Amino acid sequence: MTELILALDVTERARAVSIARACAPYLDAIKIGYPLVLAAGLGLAREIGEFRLPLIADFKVADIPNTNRLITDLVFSAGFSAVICHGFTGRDAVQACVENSHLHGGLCYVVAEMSHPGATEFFHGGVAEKLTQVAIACKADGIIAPATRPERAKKLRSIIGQKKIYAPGVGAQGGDIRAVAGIVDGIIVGRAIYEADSPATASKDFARICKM
Ligand code: OMP
Repeated sequence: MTELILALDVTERARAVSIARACAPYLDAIKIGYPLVLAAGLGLAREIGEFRLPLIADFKVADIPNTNRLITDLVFSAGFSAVICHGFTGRDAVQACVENSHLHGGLCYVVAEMSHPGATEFFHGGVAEKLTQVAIACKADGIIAPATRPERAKKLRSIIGQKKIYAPGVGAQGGDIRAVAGIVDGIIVGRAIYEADSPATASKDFARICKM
């Protein structure tokens, strides 16, 4: 079974709540990032939290350890259950994110390799493998790996073992859910759900494939 995570990247509070409500029965988690939080405020996490799904804060935290601790304090105080951080900041900065997340009873995932075409400019030559090792060394709960490059997700699976891999890039970015669902623990889908005529039907369809 593969989890289905909705990337709720809309920028209107009412629309976000209505999409979350409609899709919630088919989802395993909701991911909220800068677009929605900058538009609607951090308080939205409590409102979306009413749908009783894990809430992932996608702030791709990438700062010095002290700032990372301040950010993750705010994330978990707002009601999120997990946070995504970058790994290129180095072991001490990632460790600050992971330790503080765990202190709050939350989870922390590290971006190992991104899904967009430009990502290959820097994520090559063993970089993602190293970032995955950083995630392991820091006791992170898992990594983010590209659904757009299933062979890379597979390679990173061989390093990360049983820890979680969540994969964005299905749908709008061209990734094929059937090619990646068997490799990763969860797929992250945004536009292919929230821009669909019926987000509920779209998430139901994705969920059906995830459960196959
Ligand atoms: P769609 O392309 O609309 O399905 O959205 C994908 C979501 O996953 C967005 O919220 C992105 O910010 C996020 N994402 C990526 O697309 N690629 C990555 O490499 C990492 C992320 C992420 O960390 O979630």
